[in-house]
Amino acid sequence: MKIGIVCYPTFGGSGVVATELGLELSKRGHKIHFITYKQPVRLELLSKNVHFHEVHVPEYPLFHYQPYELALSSKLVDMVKLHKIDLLHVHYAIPHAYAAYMAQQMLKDDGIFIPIVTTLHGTDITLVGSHPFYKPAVTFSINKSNAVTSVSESLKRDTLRLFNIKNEIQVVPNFIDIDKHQPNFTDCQRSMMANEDEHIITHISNFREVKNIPDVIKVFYNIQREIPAKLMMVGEGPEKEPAENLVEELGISDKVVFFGNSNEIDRILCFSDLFLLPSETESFGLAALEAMASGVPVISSNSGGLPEVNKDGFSGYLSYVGNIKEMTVNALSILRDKKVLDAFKANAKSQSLNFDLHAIVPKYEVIYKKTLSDYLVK
Ligand code: GMT
Repeated sequence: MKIGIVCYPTFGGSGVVATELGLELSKRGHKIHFITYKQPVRLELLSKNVHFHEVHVPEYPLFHYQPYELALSSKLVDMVKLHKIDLLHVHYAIPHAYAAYMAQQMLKDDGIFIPIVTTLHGTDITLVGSHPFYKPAVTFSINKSNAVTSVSESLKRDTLRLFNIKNEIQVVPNFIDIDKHQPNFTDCQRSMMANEDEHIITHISNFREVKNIPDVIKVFYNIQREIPAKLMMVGEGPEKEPAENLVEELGISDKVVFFGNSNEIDRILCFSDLFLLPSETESFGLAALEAMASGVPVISSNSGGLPEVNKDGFSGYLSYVGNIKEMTVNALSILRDKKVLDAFKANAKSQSLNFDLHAIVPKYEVIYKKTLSDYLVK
């Protein structure tokens, strides 16, 4: 099958999932065309089955806002025609589903029929999409998609609650390439980051408000008062500077490392003992799954889809958003006893196996085949 994938190319779960999906589909013999404004961050190598087409938006002074949707839908029309793409899979409803629908209609005029699969990722529904400014367009795009998937049961429920959806929503959870998280590289350089007696605690995100970054730091602050520990903060975003200030205010700068964005999170996770994700809302929590795949237990909030990923008392612990005290107690209960820590590490790894890409990517293939045949019959 020739599949066009539209996603955000930046560091963020939806772009990562879209990229990993495209790469795996290419290994399974499909021809994948990524169509976006920049080469996706996890797309390092192009090959005979993996292509990247950049969407250019020419700056024109008349426009206060440059019309990306228009440029994207035109590019989709051109690429579908040029590469004879069979199906478009768009990740994140805004504005991708909307642009894909416009492309579909333009192509129809030329006698070309192409179905659209839309995957909802979270903030496109819970934070941005449901805003009255966007809601009618998002509802329309979801209802006009030929198939709709969401990354968790929780996100499906939120979508049905917030929008007037007439389409069926199929849940296809996010997945992980277990092989990429095998500690098979020799350079797991724990000793460079911490002393032997120090536990390493990690947080990875795009440092947006929704991630509750101050809670990460407060939980860590409490932990390091009890046991020797270091905190690795990985990612970039608007909450990073306030986080650096808070760390300084609390007098723990020597115990916290800010990494910035990284394409090698497996190398950071390989020496981590615990992962913190106290988010306000999280449709799935791909970062938590990546941690678990590296054998790192997770202390998270219980919001959104996190309970579908992190199993309370098994792969880590779940607490209500903002319950810093409980998160601290739970973290210490794991870290204080080596036997308990080892058991949680093994459990985290085994829980992550439920999201093995070899089991989940075929679910998308089934959806593609059905969507294509249903659409062409119509
Ligand atoms: O978490 C973010 O702010 C980024 C966002 C995105 O769209 O890339 O992540 C969302 O999609 C991920 C992949 O499906 C999920 O793992 C994240 O939980 C979800 N984020 C939120 O719901 C806040």
